[in-house]
Amino acid sequence: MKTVANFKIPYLQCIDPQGKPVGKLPSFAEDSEELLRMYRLMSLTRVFDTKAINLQRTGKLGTYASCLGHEAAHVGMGAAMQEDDVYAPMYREYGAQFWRGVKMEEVLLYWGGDERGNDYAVPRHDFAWCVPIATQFLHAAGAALAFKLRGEKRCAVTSIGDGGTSEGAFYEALNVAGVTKLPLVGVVVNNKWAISVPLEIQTACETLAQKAVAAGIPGIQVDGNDVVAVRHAISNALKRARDGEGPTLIEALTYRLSDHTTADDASRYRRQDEVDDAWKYEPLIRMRAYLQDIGAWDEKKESKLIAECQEKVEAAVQAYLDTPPPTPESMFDYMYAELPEAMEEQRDTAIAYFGKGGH
Ligand SMILES: Cc1ncc(C[n+]2csc(CCOP(=O)(O)OP(=O)(O)O)c2C)c(N)n1
Ligand SMILES: [Mg+2]
Repeated sequence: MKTVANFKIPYLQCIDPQGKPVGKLPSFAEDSEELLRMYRLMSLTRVFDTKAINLQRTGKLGTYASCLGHEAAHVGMGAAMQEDDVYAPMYREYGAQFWRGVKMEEVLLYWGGDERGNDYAVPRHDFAWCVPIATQFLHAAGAALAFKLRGEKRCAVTSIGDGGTSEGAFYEALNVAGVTKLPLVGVVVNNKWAISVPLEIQTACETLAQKAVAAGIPGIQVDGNDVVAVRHAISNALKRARDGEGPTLIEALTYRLSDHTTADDASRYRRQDEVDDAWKYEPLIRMRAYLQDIGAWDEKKESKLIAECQEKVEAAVQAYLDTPPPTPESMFDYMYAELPEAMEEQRDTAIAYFGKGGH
């Protein structure tokens, strides 16, 4: 038998877990201001995350999907994109969305059960959060197809979890993107768990990046706790896509340090020593170490940053808590272009019961 095809999956790391550079860093990383911008947002995202969990625990948020440990994967993704690119997220990539302009209070509104949070003011052209696993890949492929047909130099970026890559929608989107060379970048945020399902029983693949091979597109694995590597790999993939060379699949290796959501208790199915070990590789430690080594960071700057982050988060929480709830009749107003007759009666009944705009 002869070999008819051969495949390789490259792996990229730019800054190791101790904060030491691995070879020459990409050019954007030569600008310490740019690194600080990413580090500050990663820190803000973490402070936000802790606060959101506390809000849920004190009954002020419905449920919440934590992003603890994913900060580099998410911020790196947001930082690599151009403003007019389109992002189709799943449900925990706040770091990417904050970079793109989504407000913290919008995230809180959404998880507080208010769909107006899902209608972010900026960026208007990004997709809403997508809880049906993997469907966001199809939405992104659709957006990428539109860009291609219109001849626009824009790309669609979408993200998915390790569990999501077992879904049909993921393969369908990759397949069409590959065969029609769509300007699409798919990011698999492999945090090793899909609720209580560990990676080793999710797939027999050695890497999730190699799922690109079946679609005829490049697949790359990166250290997803290394914000420089994530941004670099996605920037390169976006350049390829913008130049008409088609899609790329990037697997970012990270770890879900939190429960799946606040409705979950991971201690029932996950060993604590695994979590303790993963903390050694979390993304903020290495960035801080690197920034300290190049003289761009110290303890004083760190405490000032944390105080600033807490202030910003508190302001967002206040804005969220001060937002009046949606009116009862609004549940009728956004479902149909024209309200069916039967619903009109129900809407009138709701208004009569609660009073217009009442609660
Ligand atoms: C189509 C579909 N099936 C099942 C679910 C229930 N569900 C919500 S999150 C989740 C696990 C997703 O795991 P992964 O893709 O690894 O993403 P992570 O939450 O780890 O970031 C499942 C099965 C869903 N939301 N949609
Ligand atoms: Mg997962």
